[in-house]
Amino acid sequence: MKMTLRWFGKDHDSVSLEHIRQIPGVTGVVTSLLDIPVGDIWSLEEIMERKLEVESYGLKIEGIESVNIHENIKLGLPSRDKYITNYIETIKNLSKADIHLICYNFMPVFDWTRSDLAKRLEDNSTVLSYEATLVENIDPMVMVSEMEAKSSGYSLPGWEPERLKDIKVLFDAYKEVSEEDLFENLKYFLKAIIPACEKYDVKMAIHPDDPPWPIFGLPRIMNCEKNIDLLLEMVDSPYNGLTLCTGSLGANKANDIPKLIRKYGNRIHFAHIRNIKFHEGRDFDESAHLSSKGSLDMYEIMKAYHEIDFQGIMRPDHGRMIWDEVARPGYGLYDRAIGASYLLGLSEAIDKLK
Ligand code: DNO
Repeated sequence: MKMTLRWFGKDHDSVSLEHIRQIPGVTGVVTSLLDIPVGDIWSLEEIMERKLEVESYGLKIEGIESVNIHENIKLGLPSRDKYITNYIETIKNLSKADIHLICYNFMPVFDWTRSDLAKRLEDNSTVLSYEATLVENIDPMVMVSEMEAKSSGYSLPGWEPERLKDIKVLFDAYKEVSEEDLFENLKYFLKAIIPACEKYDVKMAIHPDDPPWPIFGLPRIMNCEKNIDLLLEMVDSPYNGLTLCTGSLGANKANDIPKLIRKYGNRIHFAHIRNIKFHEGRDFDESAHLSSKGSLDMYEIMKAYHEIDFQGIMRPDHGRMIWDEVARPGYGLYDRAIGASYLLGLSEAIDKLK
Protein backbone atom coordinates (compact mmCIF):
# COMPACT_ATOMS: atom_id res chain seq x y z
CA MET A 1 0.00 0.00 0.00
CA LYS A 2 1.16 3.54 -0.69
CA MET A 3 0.30 6.14 1.96
CA THR A 4 -0.60 9.56 0.57
CA LEU A 5 -2.17 12.83 1.63
CA ARG A 6 -4.65 14.86 -0.37
CA TRP A 7 -3.12 18.12 -1.54
CA PHE A 8 -5.15 20.82 -3.29
CA GLY A 9 -2.28 22.78 -4.85
CA LYS A 10 -0.36 25.71 -3.43
CA ASP A 11 -3.03 28.31 -4.25
CA HIS A 12 -5.78 26.26 -2.64
CA ASP A 13 -4.24 24.67 0.43
CA SER A 14 -2.80 25.85 3.74
CA VAL A 15 -0.72 22.68 3.90
CA SER A 16 2.52 22.68 1.88
CA LEU A 17 4.41 19.92 0.13
CA GLU A 18 7.23 20.63 2.57
CA HIS A 19 4.87 19.77 5.44
CA ILE A 20 3.66 16.65 3.73
CA ARG A 21 7.08 15.25 3.00
CA GLN A 22 7.93 15.49 6.70
CA ILE A 23 5.17 13.05 7.71
CA PRO A 24 6.93 9.70 8.14
CA GLY A 25 5.74 7.06 5.70
CA VAL A 26 3.81 9.43 3.43
CA THR A 27 5.39 9.08 0.01
CA GLY A 28 2.95 10.80 -2.28
CA VAL A 29 -0.09 12.96 -2.77
CA VAL A 30 -3.37 12.84 -4.59
CA THR A 31 -4.17 16.18 -6.11
CA SER A 32 -6.37 18.01 -8.57
CA LEU A 33 -6.19 20.99 -10.92
CA LEU A 34 -8.94 23.02 -9.31
CA ASP A 35 -8.64 26.00 -11.64
CA ILE A 36 -9.72 24.02 -14.70
CA PRO A 37 -13.51 24.27 -15.12
CA VAL A 38 -15.38 20.98 -14.84
CA GLY A 39 -15.70 19.42 -18.28
CA ASP A 40 -12.61 21.01 -19.85
CA ILE A 41 -9.59 19.03 -21.00
CA TRP A 42 -6.59 18.91 -18.64
CA SER A 43 -3.66 19.74 -20.86
CA LEU A 44 -0.43 17.82 -20.60
CA GLU A 45 1.41 21.09 -19.84
CA GLU A 46 -0.77 21.85 -16.82
CA ILE A 47 -0.49 18.29 -15.53
CA MET A 48 3.29 18.27 -15.97
CA GLU A 49 3.66 21.55 -14.14
CA ARG A 50 1.89 20.08 -11.07
CA LYS A 51 3.82 16.84 -11.38
CA LEU A 52 7.22 18.54 -11.45
CA GLU A 53 6.26 20.71 -8.51
CA VAL A 54 5.28 17.67 -6.43
CA GLU A 55 8.35 15.72 -7.47
CA SER A 56 10.66 18.58 -6.55
CA TYR A 57 9.74 17.74 -2.93
CA GLY A 58 10.59 14.07 -3.36
CA LEU A 59 6.90 13.12 -3.47
CA LYS A 60 4.92 11.40 -6.22
CA ILE A 61 1.46 12.10 -7.62
CA GLU A 62 -0.19 8.74 -6.97
CA GLY A 63 -3.55 9.73 -8.36
CA ILE A 64 -6.01 12.49 -9.14
CA GLU A 65 -8.76 13.36 -6.72
CA SER A 66 -10.84 14.31 -8.57
CA VAL A 67 -11.46 14.78 -12.26
CA ASN A 68 -15.07 15.85 -11.69
CA ILE A 69 -17.84 14.71 -13.99
CA HIS A 70 -19.80 17.39 -15.82
CA GLU A 71 -23.43 17.54 -14.70
CA ASN A 72 -24.59 17.03 -18.32
CA ILE A 73 -23.03 13.55 -18.23
CA LYS A 74 -24.87 12.75 -15.00
CA LEU A 75 -28.08 14.20 -16.43
CA GLY A 76 -27.64 12.24 -19.67
CA LEU A 77 -28.03 15.33 -21.89
CA PRO A 78 -27.02 15.18 -25.57
CA SER A 79 -24.00 17.40 -24.92
CA ARG A 80 -22.55 14.66 -22.70
CA ASP A 81 -20.68 13.19 -25.67
CA LYS A 82 -18.56 16.31 -25.98
CA TYR A 83 -17.68 16.16 -22.27
CA ILE A 84 -16.91 12.45 -22.50
CA THR A 85 -14.54 13.14 -25.41
CA ASN A 86 -12.82 15.76 -23.25
CA TYR A 87 -12.61 13.31 -20.34
CA ILE A 88 -10.89 10.77 -22.55
CA GLU A 89 -8.34 13.41 -23.61
CA THR A 90 -7.66 14.08 -19.92
CA ILE A 91 -7.19 10.35 -19.31
CA LYS A 92 -4.70 10.25 -22.19
CA ASN A 93 -2.76 13.24 -20.87
CA LEU A 94 -2.64 11.87 -17.33
CA SER A 95 -1.26 8.62 -18.67
CA LYS A 96 1.43 10.50 -20.62
CA ALA A 97 2.40 12.09 -17.31
CA ASP A 98 2.60 8.62 -15.73
CA ILE A 99 -0.47 9.13 -13.52
CA HIS A 100 -2.67 6.06 -13.42
CA LEU A 101 -5.56 6.66 -11.03
CA ILE A 102 -8.63 8.89 -11.17
CA CYS A 103 -11.01 9.22 -8.23
CA TYR A 104 -14.42 10.64 -9.17
CA ASN A 105 -17.96 10.62 -7.91
CA PHE A 106 -21.38 10.46 -9.54
CA MET A 107 -23.38 12.45 -6.99
CA PRO A 108 -25.80 14.95 -8.55
CA VAL A 109 -25.05 18.62 -7.81
CA PHE A 110 -23.29 18.24 -4.45
CA ASP A 111 -20.26 16.29 -3.38
CA TRP A 112 -20.09 15.45 0.33
CA THR A 113 -22.56 17.11 2.69
CA ARG A 114 -22.39 17.94 6.39
CA SER A 115 -24.65 20.03 8.60
CA ASP A 116 -21.71 21.47 10.57
CA LEU A 117 -18.14 21.99 9.42
CA ALA A 118 -16.83 22.91 12.86
CA LYS A 119 -18.69 21.22 15.68
CA ARG A 120 -16.81 21.79 18.91
CA LEU A 121 -16.01 18.79 21.07
CA GLU A 122 -15.26 18.77 24.80
CA ASP A 123 -11.51 18.89 24.21
CA ASN A 124 -12.03 22.06 22.12
CA SER A 125 -11.14 20.41 18.83
CA THR A 126 -13.69 20.77 16.01
CA VAL A 127 -15.07 18.10 13.71
CA LEU A 128 -17.29 17.80 10.67
CA SER A 129 -20.69 16.49 11.67
CA TYR A 130 -24.00 15.41 10.21
CA GLU A 131 -27.34 15.95 11.86
CA ALA A 132 -30.08 14.45 9.73
CA THR A 133 -32.97 16.70 10.82
CA LEU A 134 -30.92 19.82 10.06
CA VAL A 135 -30.15 18.62 6.52
CA GLU A 136 -33.74 17.46 5.99
CA ASN A 137 -35.14 20.83 7.01
CA ILE A 138 -32.79 23.26 5.33
CA ASP A 139 -33.13 24.85 1.93
CA PRO A 140 -30.09 23.61 -0.02
CA MET A 141 -29.36 27.16 -1.25
CA VAL A 142 -29.16 28.35 2.36
CA MET A 143 -26.94 25.42 3.21
CA VAL A 144 -24.54 26.31 0.41
CA SER A 145 -24.02 29.79 1.81
CA GLU A 146 -23.68 28.49 5.37
CA MET A 147 -21.07 25.95 4.27
CA GLU A 148 -19.13 28.63 2.44
CA ALA A 149 -19.27 30.94 5.46
CA LYS A 150 -17.70 28.29 7.69
CA SER A 151 -15.05 26.99 5.33
CA SER A 152 -12.18 29.25 6.44
CA GLY A 153 -12.19 31.07 3.13
CA TYR A 154 -11.59 27.97 1.00
CA SER A 155 -14.09 26.79 -1.54
CA LEU A 156 -14.84 23.22 -0.60
CA PRO A 157 -13.97 20.46 -3.05
CA GLY A 158 -17.10 19.65 -4.98
CA TRP A 159 -18.68 22.89 -3.77
CA GLU A 160 -16.85 25.24 -6.10
CA PRO A 161 -18.92 28.42 -6.73
CA GLU A 162 -18.62 27.95 -10.48
CA ARG A 163 -20.12 24.48 -10.12
CA LEU A 164 -22.99 25.69 -7.97
CA LYS A 165 -23.92 28.91 -9.72
CA ASP A 166 -26.74 27.28 -11.65
CA ILE A 167 -27.95 25.30 -8.69
CA LYS A 168 -31.67 26.09 -9.16
CA VAL A 169 -31.54 25.07 -12.81
CA LEU A 170 -29.75 21.87 -11.82
CA PHE A 171 -32.34 20.99 -9.20
CA ASP A 172 -35.07 21.40 -11.82
CA ALA A 173 -33.18 19.29 -14.33
CA TYR A 174 -32.75 16.43 -11.83
CA LYS A 175 -36.52 16.29 -11.21
CA GLU A 176 -36.69 14.23 -14.40
CA VAL A 177 -33.87 11.85 -13.40
CA SER A 178 -34.67 8.68 -11.46
CA GLU A 179 -32.09 6.46 -9.77
CA GLU A 180 -32.43 4.05 -12.70
CA ASP A 181 -31.72 6.90 -15.12
CA LEU A 182 -28.69 7.94 -13.10
CA PHE A 183 -27.41 4.37 -13.24
CA GLU A 184 -27.95 4.30 -17.02
CA ASN A 185 -26.04 7.57 -17.36
CA LEU A 186 -23.17 6.19 -15.31
CA LYS A 187 -23.14 3.07 -17.46
CA TYR A 188 -23.08 5.15 -20.66
CA PHE A 189 -20.15 7.14 -19.30
CA LEU A 190 -18.17 4.08 -18.19
CA LYS A 191 -18.81 2.15 -21.40
CA ALA A 192 -17.43 5.12 -23.30
CA ILE A 193 -14.33 5.75 -21.22
CA ILE A 194 -13.19 2.36 -19.89
CA PRO A 195 -11.73 1.19 -23.24
CA ALA A 196 -9.54 4.33 -23.15
CA CYS A 197 -8.63 3.60 -19.52
CA GLU A 198 -7.55 0.09 -20.55
CA LYS A 199 -5.55 1.43 -23.46
CA TYR A 200 -3.81 4.14 -21.44
CA ASP A 201 -3.62 2.20 -18.16
CA VAL A 202 -5.59 4.66 -16.03
CA LYS A 203 -7.81 3.16 -13.33
CA MET A 204 -11.15 4.73 -12.43
CA ALA A 205 -12.13 4.65 -8.76
CA ILE A 206 -15.65 5.85 -8.00
CA HIS A 207 -16.18 7.46 -4.61
CA PRO A 208 -19.34 6.46 -2.73
CA ASP A 209 -22.11 8.90 -1.95
CA ASP A 210 -21.45 10.87 1.19
CA PRO A 211 -23.63 10.51 3.20
CA PRO A 212 -24.75 7.17 1.75
CA TRP A 213 -28.39 8.10 1.18
CA PRO A 214 -30.27 10.55 -1.05
CA ILE A 215 -30.43 14.16 0.12
CA PHE A 216 -32.61 17.10 -0.99
CA GLY A 217 -34.68 14.78 -3.17
CA LEU A 218 -31.76 14.25 -5.57
CA PRO A 219 -31.14 10.69 -6.80
CA ARG A 220 -28.05 8.93 -5.39
CA ILE A 221 -26.91 5.44 -6.25
CA MET A 222 -23.41 4.66 -5.01
CA ASN A 223 -24.16 3.82 -1.41
CA CYS A 224 -24.78 0.11 -0.80
CA GLU A 225 -23.39 -3.31 -1.60
CA LYS A 226 -26.14 -4.16 -4.11
CA ASN A 227 -25.47 -1.05 -6.18
CA ILE A 228 -21.69 -1.43 -5.99
CA ASP A 229 -22.16 -4.97 -7.34
CA LEU A 230 -24.21 -3.54 -10.20
CA LEU A 231 -21.59 -0.91 -10.96
CA LEU A 232 -18.76 -3.44 -11.10
CA GLU A 233 -20.77 -5.84 -13.25
CA MET A 234 -22.02 -3.31 -15.73
CA VAL A 235 -18.51 -2.73 -17.04
CA ASP A 236 -16.58 -5.74 -15.85
CA SER A 237 -13.04 -4.45 -16.22
CA PRO A 238 -10.37 -4.00 -13.53
CA TYR A 239 -10.18 -0.39 -14.72
CA ASN A 240 -13.73 0.17 -13.45
CA GLY A 241 -13.00 0.18 -9.73
CA LEU A 242 -13.68 1.74 -6.38
CA THR A 243 -12.54 4.32 -3.91
CA LEU A 244 -13.58 2.59 -0.73
CA CYS A 245 -14.32 5.35 1.75
CA THR A 246 -14.87 3.97 5.25
CA GLY A 247 -16.50 7.15 6.51
CA SER A 248 -18.91 7.57 3.59
CA LEU A 249 -20.13 3.99 3.23
CA GLY A 250 -19.70 3.32 6.94
CA ALA A 251 -22.23 6.01 7.90
CA ASN A 252 -24.86 3.43 6.96
CA LYS A 253 -24.53 0.74 9.63
CA ALA A 254 -25.72 -1.88 7.13
CA ASN A 255 -22.44 -1.47 5.22
CA ASP A 256 -19.95 -3.82 6.87
CA ILE A 257 -16.66 -2.23 5.80
CA PRO A 258 -14.17 -5.09 6.49
CA LYS A 259 -16.54 -7.46 4.68
CA LEU A 260 -16.78 -5.12 1.68
CA ILE A 261 -12.99 -4.79 1.53
CA ARG A 262 -12.59 -8.57 1.43
CA LYS A 263 -15.37 -8.89 -1.11
CA TYR A 264 -14.21 -6.24 -3.58
CA GLY A 265 -10.48 -7.01 -3.22
CA ASN A 266 -8.50 -5.89 -6.22
CA ARG A 267 -11.35 -3.79 -7.61
CA ILE A 268 -10.49 -1.33 -4.81
CA HIS A 269 -7.88 1.07 -6.15
CA PHE A 270 -8.03 3.79 -3.55
CA ALA A 271 -8.67 3.55 0.19
CA HIS A 272 -10.01 6.55 2.14
CA ILE A 273 -9.77 5.86 5.83
CA ARG A 274 -11.52 7.79 8.53
CA ASN A 275 -13.53 7.01 11.62
CA ILE A 276 -17.01 8.22 12.49
CA LYS A 277 -18.85 8.33 15.77
CA PHE A 278 -22.51 7.38 15.52
CA HIS A 279 -25.14 9.26 17.47
CA GLU A 280 -28.94 8.91 17.34
CA GLY A 281 -30.48 7.73 14.07
CA ARG A 282 -28.38 8.83 11.14
CA ASP A 283 -26.41 11.48 13.03
CA PHE A 284 -22.65 11.21 13.24
CA ASP A 285 -19.42 13.13 13.88
CA GLU A 286 -16.19 12.53 12.01
CA SER A 287 -14.02 11.57 14.95
CA ALA A 288 -10.25 11.16 15.23
CA HIS A 289 -8.98 8.09 13.38
CA LEU A 290 -8.39 5.91 16.47
CA SER A 291 -10.81 2.99 16.91
CA SER A 292 -11.47 4.04 20.51
CA LYS A 293 -12.58 7.51 19.39
CA GLY A 294 -15.21 6.40 16.90
CA SER A 295 -17.60 3.62 15.99
CA LEU A 296 -15.54 1.86 13.30
CA ASP A 297 -12.85 -0.67 14.16
CA MET A 298 -9.74 0.57 12.35
CA TYR A 299 -7.75 -2.54 13.24
CA GLU A 300 -10.33 -4.76 11.52
CA ILE A 301 -10.34 -2.45 8.52
CA MET A 302 -6.54 -2.49 8.17
CA LYS A 303 -6.51 -6.25 8.72
CA ALA A 304 -8.93 -6.68 5.83
CA TYR A 305 -6.64 -4.60 3.61
CA HIS A 306 -3.73 -6.83 4.58
CA GLU A 307 -5.75 -9.94 3.81
CA ILE A 308 -6.46 -8.77 0.28
CA ASP A 309 -2.78 -7.79 -0.05
CA PHE A 310 -3.81 -4.26 -0.97
CA GLN A 311 -1.30 -2.70 -3.33
CA GLY A 312 -3.28 0.44 -4.06
CA ILE A 313 -3.24 3.96 -2.72
CA MET A 314 -4.41 4.89 0.76
CA ARG A 315 -4.96 8.16 2.50
CA PRO A 316 -6.16 9.27 5.90
CA ASP A 317 -9.41 11.06 5.27
CA HIS A 318 -10.86 14.09 7.02
CA GLY A 319 -9.24 15.11 10.26
CA ARG A 320 -10.34 17.26 13.16
CA MET A 321 -9.12 20.84 13.50
CA ILE A 322 -6.66 20.89 16.41
CA TRP A 323 -3.78 22.97 17.78
CA ASP A 324 -5.32 26.24 16.51
CA GLU A 325 -4.90 25.25 12.89
CA VAL A 326 -6.85 27.19 10.27
CA ALA A 327 -7.35 25.13 7.15
CA ARG A 328 -9.92 23.73 4.79
CA PRO A 329 -12.53 21.92 6.88
CA GLY A 330 -11.43 18.30 7.18
CA TYR A 331 -8.10 18.95 5.50
CA GLY A 332 -5.73 20.38 8.07
CA LEU A 333 -2.23 19.03 8.45
CA TYR A 334 -2.04 17.92 12.08
CA ASP A 335 -4.88 15.49 12.53
CA ARG A 336 -4.37 13.90 9.12
CA ALA A 337 -0.67 13.42 9.92
CA ILE A 338 -1.65 11.75 13.20
CA GLY A 339 -4.13 9.63 11.23
CA ALA A 340 -1.50 8.54 8.70
CA SER A 341 0.94 7.57 11.45
CA TYR A 342 -1.72 5.61 13.28
CA LEU A 343 -2.72 3.70 10.14
CA LEU A 344 0.93 2.98 9.30
CA GLY A 345 1.43 1.80 12.90
CA LEU A 346 -1.50 -0.60 12.67
CA SER A 347 -0.18 -1.81 9.36
CA GLU A 348 3.33 -2.50 10.69
CA ALA A 349 1.90 -4.42 13.65
CA ILE A 350 -0.38 -6.50 11.43
CA ASP A 351 2.58 -7.35 9.17
CA LYS A 352 4.77 -8.39 12.07
CA LEU A 353 2.05 -10.51 13.67
CA LYS A 354 1.63 -12.57 10.50
C1 DNO B 1 -14.40 14.38 0.68
C2 DNO B 1 -13.84 13.60 -0.42
C3 DNO B 1 -14.70 13.78 -1.65
C4 DNO B 1 -14.12 13.03 -2.84
C5 DNO B 1 -14.98 13.11 -4.06
C6 DNO B 1 -14.44 12.28 -5.17
O1 DNO B 1 -13.67 15.03 1.37
O2 DNO B 1 -13.64 12.30 -0.09
O3 DNO B 1 -14.78 15.14 -1.94
O4 DNO B 1 -12.88 13.57 -3.15
O5 DNO B 1 -16.28 12.72 -3.80
O6 DNO B 1 -14.83 12.79 -6.39
